Amino acid sequence: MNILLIYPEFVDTFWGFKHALKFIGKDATFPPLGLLTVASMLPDDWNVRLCDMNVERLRKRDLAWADYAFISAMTVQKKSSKRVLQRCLKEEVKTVAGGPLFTIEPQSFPEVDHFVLNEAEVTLPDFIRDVRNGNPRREYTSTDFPDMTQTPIPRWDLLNLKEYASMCIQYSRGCPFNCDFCNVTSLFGQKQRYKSSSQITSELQSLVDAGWKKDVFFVDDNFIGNKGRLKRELLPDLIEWHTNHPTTNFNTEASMNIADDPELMDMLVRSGFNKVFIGIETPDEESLTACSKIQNTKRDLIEDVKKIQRAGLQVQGGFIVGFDSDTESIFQRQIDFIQKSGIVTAMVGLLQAPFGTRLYDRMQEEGRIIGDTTGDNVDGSMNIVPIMNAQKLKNGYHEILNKIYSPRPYYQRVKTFLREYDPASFKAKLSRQDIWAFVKSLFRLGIIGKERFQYWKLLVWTAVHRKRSLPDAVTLAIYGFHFRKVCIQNIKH
Ligand code: B12
Ligand code: SF4
Repeated sequence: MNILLIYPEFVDTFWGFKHALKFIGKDATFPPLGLLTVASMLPDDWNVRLCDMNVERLRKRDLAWADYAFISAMTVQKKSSKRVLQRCLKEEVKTVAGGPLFTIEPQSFPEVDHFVLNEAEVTLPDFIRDVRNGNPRREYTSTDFPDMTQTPIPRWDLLNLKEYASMCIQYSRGCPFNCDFCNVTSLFGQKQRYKSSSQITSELQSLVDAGWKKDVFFVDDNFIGNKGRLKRELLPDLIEWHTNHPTTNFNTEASMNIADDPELMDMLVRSGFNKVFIGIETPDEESLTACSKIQNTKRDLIEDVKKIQRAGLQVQGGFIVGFDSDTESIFQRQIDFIQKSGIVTAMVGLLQAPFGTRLYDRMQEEGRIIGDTTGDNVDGSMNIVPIMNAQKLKNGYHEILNKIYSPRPYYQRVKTFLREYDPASFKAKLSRQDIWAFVKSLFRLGIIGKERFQYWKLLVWTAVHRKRSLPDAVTLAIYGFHFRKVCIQNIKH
């Protein structure tokens, strides 16, 4: 049996980092971890190939080779998934679809031959059995959340590692919180499940064996969902692992209560973590309560961010405008918050109600759903009728993006961040890739870029005041170039 795993193309988005990847000569930020994991669950006598369309073209001869095309996607890949499915139909290749997009809205894909939904650990074995017996069903689903100790090591051998900026690894699934706009709890549950510490160190070792020595993203929904377990089990092993592999740094996603635990932050930094994404959403208490983001209420959020930065972790933040209780003052409050906190990578989106969330159900009851989400948080689209006048909301939203990503405020924010941040993982020895990115930035940002004055000012300031952060300053200058392209130039007005 020949299986072609296909990962459809992403549009040009905030997290795609397409315009920053050019500086390091890479095609994609992350590999498709879901498909690589599924590949490890397929029978040994099945032949498997991967086509990640973010790094290569899907060729006719690949489709001709395949008995089944296995497609994985999230909502933001909906249009490209549709195109892939059309090609498979044309080439008469049977399709098997799984992953978040298809699990949430299978009804949107009548052209799919087989749905293997939810987590493959529970649904794939039945599909494989039925294929072997020659009678696979159209749909396989489950309400069970599998034990992750059974999840195999992803098949890194299917990748050309050189095409990617970072690798991914997953320790847990699920999140103890339940924010009403988020798909995580409906997909993966509120009770977290974990791999064992030895599974994680074996996975990391398998990456090293495959030739990977650079950054690794822990793609957990909330890495610190169970702090006690993390401190007791995984982090002591990761600290030891990082001592032996100092070139690998980690980043992850966590909730704001990370700031309450200096011991945890210290252990994370000693394990090699240097960045953490946190859904901050809004400085407005009423909106936080209304969307059930209770973990962010009754706190000094700016001070929390600073505590995390001082501990040695760069904070990346998600922000939302368009909550029911937002008034026109929210735009300036968000700008002030982002600037003061020194969150350089600030993803600001208009509130969207993804299918399958509590927010979607509420909006539908209130008759306020006006379409599907695009899955891209920063394209300025909305699928709900907001309480605030829609045009005012869009104007205010664009104002935020303009204010936080224009060169002057952006570079100011980088400085605000670097003042607090003390990098534990100082790169004494830069890689050839780092040097090349720096040289390219000198030309693209320092000579022909609109931001050239700000760029040089930042480099000089960092060289004088924060020498150890020079690599971070250059990286953030490059990120800024990408964010400006995506958030200001590409946006539909
Ligand atoms: C890593 C990640 C990303 C990476 C993607 C990297 C990449 N190349 O894939 C980045 C950072 C780019 C990203 C971005 C976004 N993401 Co994201 N992301 C994740 C995250 C945290 C982990 C995904 C992962 O690798 N999981 C590990 C693998 C092993 O799990 P998996 O992919 O689900 O695969 C399992 C099953 O689904 C199934 N399966 C998967 N595919 C297939 C295929 C077949 C054929 C079969 C049989 C089975 C199968 O089997 C696997 C094993 O059980 C998930 C949350 C999560 N827990 O999954 C969110 C998640 C996928 N992201 C989500 C969202 C909303 C986004 C953003 C819109 C966020 C934002 N606010 O901007 C953006 C959109 C894209 C963009 N703007 O660029 C949503 C998707 C919801 C949806 N309906 O699509 C999720 C579920 C989180 C959430 N909040 O609900 N994301
Ligand atoms: S804390 Fe994050 S992952 Fe958890 S429910 Fe809220 S938005 Fe989703």
